[in-house]
Amino acid sequence: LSQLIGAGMLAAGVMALATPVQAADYTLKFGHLANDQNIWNKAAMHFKEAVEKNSDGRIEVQVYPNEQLGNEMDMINSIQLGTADMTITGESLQNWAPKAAMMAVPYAFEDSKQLEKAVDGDIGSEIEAQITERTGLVPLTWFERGPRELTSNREIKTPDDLDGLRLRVPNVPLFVDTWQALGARPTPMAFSEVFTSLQQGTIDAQENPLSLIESASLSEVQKYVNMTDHVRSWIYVVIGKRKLDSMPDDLQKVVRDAAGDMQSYERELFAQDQKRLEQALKDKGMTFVEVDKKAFAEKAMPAIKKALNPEQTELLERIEKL
Ligand code: 2Q2
Repeated sequence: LSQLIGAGMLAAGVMALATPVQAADYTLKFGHLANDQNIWNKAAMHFKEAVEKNSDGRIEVQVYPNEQLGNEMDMINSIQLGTADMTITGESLQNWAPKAAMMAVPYAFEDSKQLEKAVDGDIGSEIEAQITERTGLVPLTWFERGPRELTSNREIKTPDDLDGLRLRVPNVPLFVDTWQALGARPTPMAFSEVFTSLQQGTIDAQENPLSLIESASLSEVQKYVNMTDHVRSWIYVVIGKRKLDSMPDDLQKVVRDAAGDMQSYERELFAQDQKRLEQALKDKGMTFVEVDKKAFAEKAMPAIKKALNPEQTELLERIEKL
């Protein structure tokens, strides 16, 4: 019997080899900074499945988590050069498109509803148009993020506690200005370098939504989650305009529809995650610290307003009225 099974398996193997492998007409290289357990990666894998199925294999999607294809800034450059095609990016785009800063102005959004009104309304359209015009990237869809919190190895309750704290921020000039005004020593750095830098002590702290704090295992190198809630933001999944335009209309539609599906899928995962994350981080030994949020907002606000240029200020005033 075992010989028969062996022969059958061998035959199946030969047949599999003999079946010609149809190479895809288009390959989308999709790199991002989160790890494979993070909901962004689960959403990206969901997108991959939908695109490959609905294009009958004419499009292949290769997903690279963990900055394997390059850090966030590199990814933007690579997509512009055509050596990569898709990524997940947000306020870092302000380095090209100033309006993208509005995605993450500290203390700008009070809740998810106000944020959704901004992204799905005229404000979002204007931001997306400027991103495409200045960077050649097309936002396909967006994900809401949890509020950004400050992690550290000493408790931070008031801005005075920040004195001299060496804090990693992403490559976002507005975040540098904000944390400098608050009294910390912010330094921009790629996400993939954060864990090692905290471990080696070249930085003391970092700030991110709980989701990335968990998936990057920052609980191993940080003791406190100081609940600053200082930024509510969204993030875009983008694709290179030239790549998208190079595809026939039916395949562009496959990509856009799959992006819509990915958004609904990610939204469910996000809601589940938000319920789970605080306890999960406590279970990993992190202590959550109540923060005098008002003191933070009041101290940061003048610097934030000063950092905004006239077109950004105009958008912020419209956000405040939503
Ligand atoms: O801290 C980070 O690196 C991430 O949360 C994001 O990359 C950050 O929000 C921005 O760089 C998004 O453009």
